[in-house]
This record gives sequence, structure tokens and C-alpha cells, in this order.
Amino acid sequence: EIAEESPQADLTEPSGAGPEIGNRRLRKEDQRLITGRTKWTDNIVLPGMLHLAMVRSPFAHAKITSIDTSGAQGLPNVVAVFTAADFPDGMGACANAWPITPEQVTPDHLPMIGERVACAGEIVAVVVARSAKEARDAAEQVDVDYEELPAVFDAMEAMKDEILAHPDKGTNKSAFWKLDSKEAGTGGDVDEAIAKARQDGVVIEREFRQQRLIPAFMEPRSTVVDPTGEQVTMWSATQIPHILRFLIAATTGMPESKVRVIAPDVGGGFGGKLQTTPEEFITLAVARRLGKPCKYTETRSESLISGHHGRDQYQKLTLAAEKDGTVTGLKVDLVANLGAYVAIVGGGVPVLGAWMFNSIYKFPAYQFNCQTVLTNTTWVDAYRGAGRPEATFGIERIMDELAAELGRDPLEVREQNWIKHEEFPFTSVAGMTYDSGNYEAATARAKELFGYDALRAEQAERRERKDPVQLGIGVSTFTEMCGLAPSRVLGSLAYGAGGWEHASIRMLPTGKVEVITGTSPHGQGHETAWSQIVADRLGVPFEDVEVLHGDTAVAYKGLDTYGSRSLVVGAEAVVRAADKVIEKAKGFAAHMLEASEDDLEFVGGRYGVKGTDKGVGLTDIALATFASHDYPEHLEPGIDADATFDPDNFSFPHGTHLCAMEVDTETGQSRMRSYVCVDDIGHIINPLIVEGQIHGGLVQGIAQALWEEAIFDENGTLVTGSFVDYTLPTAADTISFVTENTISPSTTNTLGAKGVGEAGTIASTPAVVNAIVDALRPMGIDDIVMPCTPQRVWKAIQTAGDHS
Ligand code: MCN
Repeated sequence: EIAEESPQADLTEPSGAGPEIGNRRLRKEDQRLITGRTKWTDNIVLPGMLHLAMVRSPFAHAKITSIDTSGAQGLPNVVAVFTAADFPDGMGACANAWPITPEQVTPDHLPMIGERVACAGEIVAVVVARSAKEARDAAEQVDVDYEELPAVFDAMEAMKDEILAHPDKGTNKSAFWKLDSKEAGTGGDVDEAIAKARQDGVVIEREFRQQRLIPAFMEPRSTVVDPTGEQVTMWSATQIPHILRFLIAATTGMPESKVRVIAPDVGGGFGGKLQTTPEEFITLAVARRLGKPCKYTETRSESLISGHHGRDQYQKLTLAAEKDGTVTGLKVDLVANLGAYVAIVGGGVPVLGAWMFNSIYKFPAYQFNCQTVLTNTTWVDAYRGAGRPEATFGIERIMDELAAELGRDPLEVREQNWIKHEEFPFTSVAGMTYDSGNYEAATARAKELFGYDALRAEQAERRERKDPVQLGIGVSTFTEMCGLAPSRVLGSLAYGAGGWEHASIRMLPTGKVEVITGTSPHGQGHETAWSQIVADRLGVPFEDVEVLHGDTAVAYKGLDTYGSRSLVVGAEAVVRAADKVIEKAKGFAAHMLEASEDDLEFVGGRYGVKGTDKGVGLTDIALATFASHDYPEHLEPGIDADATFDPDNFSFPHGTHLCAMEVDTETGQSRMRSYVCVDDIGHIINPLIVEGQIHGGLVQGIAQALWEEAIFDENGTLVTGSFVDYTLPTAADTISFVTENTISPSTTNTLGAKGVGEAGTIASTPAVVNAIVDALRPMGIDDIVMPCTPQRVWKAIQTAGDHS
């Protein structure tokens, strides 16, 4: 009904006369996404389809001593019950795809467990029934006996190796990664810098905790497998159809050509659907065994316990500076909790911090040490920002602490240390070359929009009169590396990982254009943005461009969507395919116009003979190459083109985020008063999409600062296992944000664009915590552990009071 009331046309603004790039177009995909009138995986119904329900371990670490499935077997409409023993050759393997070091300790991650579960929520049996409800009811009748084993949950506990998450591995330590500027030749000796600062400068040492979060996407994960055709087809709510197809083939032995993976419309992921999951492998194995289509859709509680988690890291930072505020060195020691298994990029996520803790600053000496550890908790992998929010938090918190120690304005101390705009491209102490940026411009504009000086004056006044509601101002200046990734750089860091992207453009005879992209959007609006780019490049109407994605039989080549890569890698491939179309069509144009190619110019979708009014449109050429026999012998019919783009560098968006928090010192309650961000993401394709990305990202980052935390009890049971306990923010919990942009074009792609999908999340968490700490600093408080709940803030105030 809703769909009929708001037809597609109402959601799409007219093209306008100007170029499409830069247009605030409403997203063409939103009509179907918002009304739900689309193919979400769970909407797919196939003839004779069966439904799966998983039997999951309630224990975090236990031996399975027996499984009795008889209670479920006899129930009406139950078709089968399987345990791992029914699949002696296995069911494939969830990927531990990219070990970060050759020595990495990597436990096998099997889809279904037969002997020993290593975290709560692992699957020990699957029930197949004619309906999902019957399958779930029957799953409760499967009787599993467990013998509990000692379990370890906390990363620092795991470091002691007293209790082992996987006893057969002999250690909980998975991998160690170090980057040292002296050894790498990119800077000085950090220990010397710290020793010197202890004598005649300032040393700030802080420990921060990145709590565990859960990527709470809107659409729970769902998989349908149809084994009845020539090919096995899997529909899955995934971010990575291409990688999934490859890993199914690689770990089950099925020929890749016999596997088709389709990611239909996907309702959000935030990194949480960047995984090849036990549930996908089990659904595939069961469907093939029974020869019938099968569907599995998780409940929200299953999603929270068995979809992967994010963050969970201990950070120790040592910052050395001269007395005038010039930083001379930074040392970072991380311990990152991987959970029970090394997830698809789980080992690599904390290591991304190696290139990010130094952030926008010109530190002369730097060292990054990262130890990843295994525990008996849900596995941890990418969650929006993946590695970069953690690093940004650490450095932006400690820069504030340095400013406080010196009694100086935190923006002033940052400016003293950051890379100046005339110094780009700049190779950082971690060895990354930042393409472009202008931290001065973004900061100046943010200060102006925020009313920085007036708020500082109000803060001083409230402090003076001991107002119970204190005002805090939080600063976060950040950069990130996005656009995963230059294959050669990525491959050298993480074994065997490519980072290119592919696109095809098909010029249809009627002049319409099909764009096929290897990216796999799950809320980011690629259909709209890619159409805008192609409309401008080929000079065709926006409405005539159709973007196809997410089906390995259509978009046969791709590396999918994550790491804010799609625009700067994927859309750049689209641009290059479009340029090839233009080049190919030129030969036909010359033939049709009886002119030399050198005399032609392509403007507004038309080849014109310079100096004349003779010309032919690209769409006419598309028809001619389809229907005409009259074309030059040296040309093939058709002007379609493919391109694969592999950038030579990441792109480095940056920005300045300012947050004002009012903190009630009597109750511990914090209230956000204003939030301003000025982000620099180079050229912008669609400002409306960008605003949406920033808003969504901000809310997730703010939620880490204030509300969200995945908590396990002493038995390893997830106590925040529903949305009653896992505190997701709603629109009512946030305020209107002020967002603006400065533009420092990227030099790594012809669009001059940088990614935006994670920027808001990366920048906002430290801005909020810095604001709360700033409000309370006169009380002697210099940190609040996240999430900064009223209870924690209140306790910190009481404790500070006790000491004074
Ligand atoms: N864009 C633009 N101009 C720019 C940069 C981006 O117009 N200079 C537009 C792009 O055209 C695209 C969108 O912004 O439509 C995001 O582009 P990009 O930064 O390339 O990010 P990706 O498309 O690769 O998306 C991945 C990123 C990540 S890593 C997470 S996590 C995340 C995010 O996107 N998860 C999301 N945004 C999300 N948005 C929704 N709705 N749902 C998720 O799960």
C-alpha cells in the first residue's frame, strides 16, 4: 500500500540541467528498500523449500559427550536432524582467510561442532522441518550433554595462558605484529624519545579500553540454498558474494563454476556481514544432502551471539613531548581479543592501527606492538571503521591529555603537531603516504560553525560559578586510510589479499546503459551514485542507467563492499569502463561520420566533427553496432567494455569533529548539546548520500562512547543478548548534527574522491569522551571507561570526591 501511495517518481528529483556529480539526488533504490517491497533473502520462497533451525551450545567451552536427536526426529513435519557426525567429510570451513603472519595460531573453524565448542552459540546440530517454527520447536527437543571445560573470556587474562581457549594449541596468543619507525627507517628510536622526555619534557601514559560491540544491522542474516539446478544457487544477506563463492569452492571442493551466489537487497551490514558463516555452510551442506531448497534465517538473539562482534581491545599509549607541546614519540601496545576463532579479517583489524595511531601528526619516532589473543567468546572481526576507530580513539584521547597536562587548548596542541597542508603528499612515520589534506581549513570551519570561543567562555563561566551542570568540549581531528585497497600494499601486509575492483558497461541497443559492478551495496546507495557518474561520463540521462550487482552470474568478478572502498576503487573501475566505451565508440563514430578519429570530439554524449555541426550520439552508435552490417572491418560489433582498477594507494579522508556535552555532576547524566563535523572526503558524488553516511556513522560512534557494550557473564553467557540489554540508540537519543565538507581532492583516482562510509564512526567516539572528560577535569577526572553511562560518570565523580 505504501508503495502505491508513493510511486518511484515521487522519490526521485528531476535531473536538472547541471552535471549529475554533485547533485543531491534522492536514492533510486530507496523506494523498494524503505517499503520492504524487494527481495530480502528471507522473502525468497522456493517450491518444496525446507527450513533450518540451529541447536547451539549454551556453554562457552565444553566437550560434547552425547547428542540425542530422537526427541526432535519424531515430531510432525520434521524432515531430518543432522549433527557433525552425519558429515564425516566436513561441510567446508568458515574462513580464517588472511593470516597476518605465517606463524599465526589459527584454530580450525568448522561450521558444525562435533567434539568441543569454543564459545557460546556454536552450532552442534541442525533440525530441518517444513516450516521455520516447527524447526525451532523441534530444535528445543534435541538433547545435548556437555562436559564443561575451564574458559577464558578477557584478553588480558588470556595473555597469561593459564586457561587455554583451545588447549590443543598450547597458547592463547595468536599473532604478534610490530611496526617500529627506527627499524623501518621511517623515523627515530621511540624508547630514546621517551627516555629524553622523562628527563626534560613530558611523558603521558594512558591505558584505554575499547569495549566489545555488536554490529547490529537491521536485517538479520539469512541464507537460502537451491541445489536443484545445474548450479547450486545460494542467496545470502552478505556483503561479500564474490568472496563467499570463492571460499565455498575452496573449502568444499565444489567447482566454482557450479556455485552461484546472490546477495539480493541486503539490510545493512556495518562489517557484520563480511564473513563466511557457519550458517551458510550448514545450509549449503543440508540442502545438497537432501536435494531440496533450504532456508535459514536467524533470530535477533542468534544474531547477537553468533554474528561476529567488533572492537574489544586493551590499549596502552606512551606519548613523549617537549615542554612546549611538540610530540617527540608515540609508543602503542595493544592486546586485541579475537574471540574463539580468527575470523575472515579478524587478525588484521587491530593491525590496521599500525598505520593509524600516528594519525594526522608528524611524530618523529613511533612504535606499534599488537598481540592478538584467542578467548572463549564470540569471534571478533570488522565493525564499521575496523581498527581505525580504535586507533583514533587512543591518539585523540591522549592528545587531549597532553594538552591538559600543559594547560593548553587541545586544538592548539594538535595544530602544533599536525602535517601542514603545503606538506602533502606526506609520508608518515608509519610509512603511509597521505595523498592530500588540509587540516587547517577543516578545523577553522568547524570552530566557526561550533562557536568554539563562545562555548569555551561559557564553560569557564559555569566552572566559575560551580554550576552542577558542567559543559565539556570534545575535539577529534582524525584521518583514516580507506579504499581497501592497493593490492600490492594490502598483499604485502596481509598475505594473498587483493584489493582491485571490476566493472562492465553494456550499451544496450535502445540506448539504455547497464552498469555491472563488483561492489555489493547493502545500504550505501551505489545504484544512485554510480548512475550519476555514468550519466556525466557518457552524457546519458541518469534515468537511463541501470546498476546491477551482487549476483556472481551477472557481476562475475568483484571483491565486494567494505572498508569504504566502493567509490574510490569500484566506481573508479566504472569510470574506466566508461572511458573504454567512449574510446571504442569513437571508431564507429568516425566511420558513420566519414571523418577521421582525430577530428572528433566527445561532448555531452555526442561525437562531433570539430568545426562543423555534424555529429552522432553515443546511443545511436549503440544501436548501429547492434543492428547494422555496415561497420569497419577492424572493429568488433558492440561498444561494451570491462575494466579492473587497482589503486596505487589508499585514500586518506580527514576531518575535525567538535562536540559539546553537558554533564550533570549530581546524577552523572550527560546530554549532547551540539555536534559539528567538517569532513574532507575530496570530491563528493552525492552530497545527500554523504550526509546520510556521516549521520549514520556518527550515531554508531557516539553509541560506543555512551551506550553500547557486549557483556559476557562469568560463565561466558552473553548477557546483552537482546535489544533490551544491548543499548542501541534510536533517533530520539541523538540531536541534529551540523555537517559540512572541505575538499582536498584525492590523487589516487580520477574522481578525486575519498571514502566516507566509516568517517563518522571513526571520528566521533573520542570527540564525545573527550567532551565528558573535559567537563569533569576540574574535579580531577582524567578518564571515563566506555560506555560513559550515567552510573560510570557518577561513580567517577564520587571517587574523585573521596580523594579530594
Ligand atoms: N560517496 C560520495 N562521495 C564521496 C564518498 C562517498 O558520494 N566522496 C558515496 C558513495 O557513492 C556511496 C557512499 O557514499 O554511495 C559510500 O561510499 P564509500 O565511502 O565508498 O563506502 P562503501 O560504499 O564502500 O561502503 C562501505 C562502508 C562501510 S565500510 C560500512 S561498515 C558501512 C558504510 O559503508 N556500512 C553501512 N555505510 C553503511 N550504510 C548503510 N546504510 N548500511 C551499512 O551497513
